[in-house]
Amino acid sequence: APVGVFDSGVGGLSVLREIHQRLPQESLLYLADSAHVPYGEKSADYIRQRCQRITEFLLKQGAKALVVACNTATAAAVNDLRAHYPQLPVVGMEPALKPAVAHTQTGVVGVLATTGTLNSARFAALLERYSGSTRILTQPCPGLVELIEEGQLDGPKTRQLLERLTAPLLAIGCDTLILGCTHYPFIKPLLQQILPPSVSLIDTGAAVASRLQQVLSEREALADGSIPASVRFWSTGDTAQTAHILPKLWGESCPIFACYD
Ligand code: DGN
Repeated sequence: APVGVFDSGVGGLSVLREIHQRLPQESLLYLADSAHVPYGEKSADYIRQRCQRITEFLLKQGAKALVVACNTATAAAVNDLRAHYPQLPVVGMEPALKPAVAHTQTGVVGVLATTGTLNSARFAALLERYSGSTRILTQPCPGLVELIEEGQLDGPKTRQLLERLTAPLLAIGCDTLILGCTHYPFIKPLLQQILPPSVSLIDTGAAVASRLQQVLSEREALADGSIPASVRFWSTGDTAQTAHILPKLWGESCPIFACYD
């Protein structure tokens, strides 16, 4: 059986990539909820409804586990999903505060994420847990997800936005920057050009892939490689638009099916 992975749009492909690398024998289903992107500024109730709808769809496709490849959706809905589907292993995202706090030399860490993630109770609890002697600065990034959805990974608009968002963090000595949204790993190369080499970028994709492996292994649900693995893509939005940017983000072009849920 496959693992179901979803995001509000194409950002979760950064997590799918890590899962595919770590667990190449697993079949994967990816759903981009592109008709409803971005989640970042939507209400938690709205996001919870979308997550349930998508989970139902992925279950119908035979998913044995679920990866919520979106920090915003995890913050709003992961508890709800776990309560609703107690049998289903659910792995969520979380901005990587712990490794960032361990890594900083200057004692100043920045978090780039959506407004929804930064305003959530889950994030408040993380902040409380890891602040200690580290200064953790949060920076919402309205507009950034939209640019990445358009495939503008290194254009002047994206560059200007990133320069504007990171300048205040650099000014106070931030040396460790957390990419707290699954869309942002795709602009890592651009960030590396903009930021001084002393700034480290931290994201959660690899840790989530490893957590998924652990969860599947505990349930003896890892694929044994006897069936060739496949990756299937769905979009609730404009499949032509998703098809257009998929090769850039996933590395190859693949068929994309329409999902009307
Ligand atoms: N990719 C989502 C996240 O990780 O928070 C956010 C995308 C969005 O809809 N704003």
